[in-house]
Amino acid sequence: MKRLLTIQDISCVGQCSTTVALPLISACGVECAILPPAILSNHTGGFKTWSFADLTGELGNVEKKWVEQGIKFDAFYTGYVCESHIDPILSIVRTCSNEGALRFVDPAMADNGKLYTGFADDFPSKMARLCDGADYVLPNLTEAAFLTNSEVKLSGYTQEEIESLIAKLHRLGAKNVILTGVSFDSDKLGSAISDGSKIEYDFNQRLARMSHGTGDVFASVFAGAVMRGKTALEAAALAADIVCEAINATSDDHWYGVSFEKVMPSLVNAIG
Ligand code: PXL
Repeated sequence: MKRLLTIQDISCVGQCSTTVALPLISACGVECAILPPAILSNHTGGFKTWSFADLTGELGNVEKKWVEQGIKFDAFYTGYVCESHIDPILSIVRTCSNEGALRFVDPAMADNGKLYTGFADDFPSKMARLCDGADYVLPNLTEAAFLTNSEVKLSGYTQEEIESLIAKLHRLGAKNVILTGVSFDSDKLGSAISDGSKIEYDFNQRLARMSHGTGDVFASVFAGAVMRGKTALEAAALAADIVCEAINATSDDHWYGVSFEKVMPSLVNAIG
């Protein structure tokens, strides 16, 4: 069994980041180790208030113990992180990689044209350092625009604009780009998957509602599926199907995340 380390916050309540990644990656049949660089009472996307305990100072201690014991990983998947976490993360990747270890980067920092609360305007340039050399980078359109200093548009991207954003993301050093939130047709929503030489598209029927935490569900299933041997296109298509199924399984009054728990059997079946 492959072992993946996910490095992203624990939002104790809110169905995002580590509390989504751990169950979904485990359901894919991949051992999932975690390293939370911060612990929040709940996420920052719609709750009125939150506590935030920063664990930057602990990251080096954890790394030291892993190095002492020869603990290494087949993959790293980073999500929501802060500026102070970036150097310690890059150090852990350097010292704790098995040969050929893969790096998945979900630059979780923005959506709907805006940076998440708490991130400074220059944070995207820090996140870009994590994207450099990553095997798979999975931004939404807003994150892609911030990462590449491009115009931030809420909708109306042409195929040419999408492909130009992707080219700029490769120039940051991303080997494969999975750009989410792509739409050329009002009733379809999907992703563009690029390996640097060809761009493929995957679309689903657009759903009436959007939900918090869907980017984390997408990235977690994508990483788990790639680790189980799926191609990037197959993994993106499966991740999108699971996100749609999870949104449909979520009751209208459940506003802070998606009920991905209800679709775990589908994921297990699809991964085989
Ligand atoms: O889902 C991304 C995410 C992760 N972690 C925290 C967040 C968010 C988005 O708002 O606030 C703490």
